[in-house]
Amino acid sequence: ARRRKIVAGNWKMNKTVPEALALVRDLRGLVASLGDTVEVVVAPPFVALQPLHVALEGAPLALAGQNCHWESSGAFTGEISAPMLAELGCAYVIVGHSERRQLFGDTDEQVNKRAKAVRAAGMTPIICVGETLTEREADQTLAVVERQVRGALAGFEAKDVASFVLAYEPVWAIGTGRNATAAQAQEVHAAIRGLLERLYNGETAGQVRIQYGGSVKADNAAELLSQPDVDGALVGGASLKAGDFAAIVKAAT
Ligand code: G2H
Repeated sequence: ARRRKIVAGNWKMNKTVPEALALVRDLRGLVASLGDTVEVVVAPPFVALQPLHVALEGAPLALAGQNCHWESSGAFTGEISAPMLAELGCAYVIVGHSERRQLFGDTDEQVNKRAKAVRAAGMTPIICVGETLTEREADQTLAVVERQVRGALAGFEAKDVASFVLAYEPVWAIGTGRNATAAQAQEVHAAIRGLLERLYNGETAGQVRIQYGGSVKADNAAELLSQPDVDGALVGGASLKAGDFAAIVKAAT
């Protein structure tokens, strides 16, 4: 395939700095032997970014922020900006994760503003989309995902979007142990790629990497990742143990 697979660990609000350092130390050894056929990313809590940036120097593990504000600086108590993350060596920033949307009120417009800030700071957004169980049961899956993708990408040109990573994470599959089947994932991934072709062009659509997220584990990763439009995984719970995460990375090779 033309697209290099990308597996990212979204640690969410887990791991103290010492725990984070221990996890990447183990992970580093486990992924070192896998070569560069798959790109490996970890998204720790903000406070662990600087120590991990130092610890990971020269390692084949990229860093990601889990969110960022859209302004570069200013009176936004409790927020972190994209330039701050870039300066700590982040290559990626997750935007629009369903937990941000559901628990912290992120809208499509805010996700778009965050993605623009990430791009402007020279990083790549990992833009998350996905339907709730109610929406799936009402046959709204593709409409919801299309609205979220269009919203997040508003104002971007093809040359920006080509390098972006999208993550399809059905909300009903997140942290529930209930993953989408490979066929369910492939259907939505193919629809997203079709939308990108309509919004931009075939070449751009063929370059965008689309991760699946939602209860990815070592024992379901290979099947999900074998689908033609599944270009990687965004892993939550199973990224918190080095052995489990390394097994998922291996399934992507
Ligand atoms: C979805 C995923 C990681 P989990 O949120 O982004 O989490 O793998 O625990 O379902």
